[in-house]
Amino acid sequence: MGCGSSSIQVAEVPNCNKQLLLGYWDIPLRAQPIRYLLELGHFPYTEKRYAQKDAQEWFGKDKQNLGLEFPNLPYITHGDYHLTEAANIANYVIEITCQQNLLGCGDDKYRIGNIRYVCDGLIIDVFKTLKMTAEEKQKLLENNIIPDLYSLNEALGEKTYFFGRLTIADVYAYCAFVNFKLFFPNEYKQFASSFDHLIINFEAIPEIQAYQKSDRFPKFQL
Ligand SMILES: N[C@@H](CCC(=O)N[C@@H](CS)C(=O)NCC(=O)O)C(=O)O
Repeated sequence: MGCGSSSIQVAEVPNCNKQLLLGYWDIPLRAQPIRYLLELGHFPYTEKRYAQKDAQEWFGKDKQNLGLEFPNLPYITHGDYHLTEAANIANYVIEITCQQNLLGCGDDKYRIGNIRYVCDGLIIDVFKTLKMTAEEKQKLLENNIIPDLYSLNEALGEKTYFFGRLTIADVYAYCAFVNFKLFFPNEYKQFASSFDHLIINFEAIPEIQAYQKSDRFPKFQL
């Protein structure tokens, strides 16, 4: 398989000189990979952060009033562009920031995609456990989360990044690993020797370091 050039050149991106607004909850969940992509790409953006404690601002107001075709969180507005679906938004951000290299090419592109989407699912599964009964939580951990983490552990091994250089797979894996580590510190220990490499290296990227020190960086309120 070859590596085709992007269908959108940055100069042709509609609304490329318009302000990009990202709307999402005030936590590092489904929109977090998008935030990292914007930061890595040095792309100016503003955010509308919805407080989980005041969900009415979204459900009672913006969800109906923003003119989104498929109203959901996250969304972005970029001039005339109104997009939802987190993966779709992430792909759009990759294009407008010219970071297509993160997607890989040839056969790697789809192997990178496998890890990206497995990790995307993990980000949500880990969060779902917070609202589950002990029994439901144990079931999701044993049947889904831990087996996926074992497979990721095997794929990553001693490497810093899954494919030897930063790709979109690592951005999603980072988000999944740090959330799992935060909410399941004991269960994380068995994966630490492998996953910590990726976490440390990702956090050492200058753009990520600066972002995580800034007040733009959202945290879970435990
Ligand atoms: N398929 C959508 C799912 C989005 C979704 O479930 N968003 C959750 C937060 S992660 C939400 O609270 N949506 C607000 C809503 O349902 O109105 C995507 O991938 O973006």
